[in-house]
Amino acid sequence: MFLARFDLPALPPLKAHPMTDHLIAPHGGALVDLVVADERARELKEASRDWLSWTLTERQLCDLELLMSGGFSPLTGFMGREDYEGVVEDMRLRDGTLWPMPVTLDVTEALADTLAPGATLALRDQEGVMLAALHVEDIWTPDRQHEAETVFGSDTGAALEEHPAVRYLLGQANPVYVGGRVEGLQLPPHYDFRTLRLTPAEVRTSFAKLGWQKAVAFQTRNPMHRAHQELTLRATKEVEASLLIHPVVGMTKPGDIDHYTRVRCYQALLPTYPKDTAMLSLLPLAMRMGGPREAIWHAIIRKNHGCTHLIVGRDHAGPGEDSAGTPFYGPYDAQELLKKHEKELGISMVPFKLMVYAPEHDTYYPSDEVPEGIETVNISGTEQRRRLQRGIELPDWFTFPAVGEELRKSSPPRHKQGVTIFLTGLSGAGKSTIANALMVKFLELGGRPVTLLDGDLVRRHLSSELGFSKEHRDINIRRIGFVASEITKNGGIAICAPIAPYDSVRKEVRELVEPVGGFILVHVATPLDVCEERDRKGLYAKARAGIIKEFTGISDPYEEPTDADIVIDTTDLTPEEEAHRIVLHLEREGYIGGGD
Ligand code: PPS
Repeated sequence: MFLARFDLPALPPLKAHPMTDHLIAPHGGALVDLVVADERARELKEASRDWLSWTLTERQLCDLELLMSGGFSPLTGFMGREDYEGVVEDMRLRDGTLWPMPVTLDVTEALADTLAPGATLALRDQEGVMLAALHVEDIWTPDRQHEAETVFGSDTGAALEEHPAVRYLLGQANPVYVGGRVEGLQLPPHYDFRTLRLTPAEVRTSFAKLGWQKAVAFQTRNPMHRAHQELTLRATKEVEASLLIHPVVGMTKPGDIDHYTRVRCYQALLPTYPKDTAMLSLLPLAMRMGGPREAIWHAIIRKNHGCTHLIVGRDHAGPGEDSAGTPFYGPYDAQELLKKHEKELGISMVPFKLMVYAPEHDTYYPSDEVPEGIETVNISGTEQRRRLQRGIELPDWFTFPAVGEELRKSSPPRHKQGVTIFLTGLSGAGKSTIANALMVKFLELGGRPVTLLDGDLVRRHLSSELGFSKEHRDINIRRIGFVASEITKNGGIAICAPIAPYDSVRKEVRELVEPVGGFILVHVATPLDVCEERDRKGLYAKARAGIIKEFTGISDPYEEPTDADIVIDTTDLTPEEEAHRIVLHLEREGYIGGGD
């Protein structure tokens, strides 16, 4: 068992940012400041030689940053068990303070087994830099299923297991939680948009300098268009406050537009507001997409940043719908829950309905204020993505030209995007032949670089140490997926041709690639008897004789894809015809053609 070194000087008393402003008080009364003075940082660093370390995940890094800066005031570290249980059950910390969302440090069992209360854990970023020390108070194995149901569940009947936070919690999160006070050495470093990354104390200082007493915060994880500008202007007028555009740049919903593009869009939008009435600052929050509970969390975080009001729209911080089209939360659930706690929180909600455009009046209206008999139009998020992918203009009534321009720059139409063509099928099904024919066709067409990641080729160069167990096959496919996603991200064409017999890892690859470009799954469905009959490499004979073990189709499984974009049976087609079918599909989907 590992215990803390006892020559570490005792924990210093908690610090708070001095309150020089006359703005709204932070949640719990004081703006927590977990970043220690230089001398203490040196002490901690020296002592850390004997501590165990934990490399923070992306989400934990975001949480740590807001803990350290006071964005999560009054929290002083990752939650201990009592706080956690109070938050899950009743949205309350053990001292009764309202807090809706668990902020916990999940670690592996292997690490937890070597820790005990009283130990100190070095929290490090991906590069190994120690950002903070965690003074371990509690170590426990939570009931994550219960957490998922209680924190993220609702009564809409949506499939909870499809909720992004639940998928994270039950799929990726580590099984043991470690809670305790944090002493921060340095905030996680960022190299992008540094002047826009203001801590709660810095936002408060800016408000004080600008003479803003009242500020309304606008939370967003999407680009802002005319409807949002109209909505924020209305909100500021309604409550006679200035505006803090406070977009989340930590983690949002998988598949969202990247924050670099979004921040450029916000910067392009900012000059459309009257001078000195709007400010932009970036929030390094890892959203959970927790709808109503998350709305309360957002309100607390904005209160800590000195905001007196928060705009809450339709389906605030909700993840949308499950695969059957059932919404995870009701459209105004978040508004209702926040309303209940508004008084206690002290920050006021500015509720808004969906904004819609009335062409006849050339005006935006909240959906419940549209004059009788007036037609309205709207462009959904899906339609927006479709237009950008196809290179179709976003109309001027919908967005400001400068914003549209930024979006177009980072979302080139499909024929200029990268794409992965992932062929899967039995050994001898004809994957390599089709892949080679396809590569030559792409080279003939020109325009994008082409890379072939054939099964045998990859096994020689990338995965030479791997065998054919399920574990090794999955590693192999993940490697192929990683390389393909990098190629796709940079605008190239990746043609992959492994057996890839397992469905779940194929899906993983799709999830990795789709956010950065196209992904086409081709099932080369030549039947086993045809493959065996051909037996080009003589492997089936060996497999039947038991000389090769774990041979796909003979002594190892092949899970047929149910999500293939194209299915090809090579029994009756020539490689030329097969490759052409794929090309036709790519043309239809817009990945080929479309002029320059
Ligand atoms: S996997 O499952 O996707 O990781 O397989 P892959 O990397 O595509 O490698 C398959 C090629 O390796 C040869 N080979 C075997 N295949 C399946 N099972 C076993 N046990 C095995 N041992 C060797 C085989 O030639 C495969 O090549 P292809 O091109 O598919 O015929």
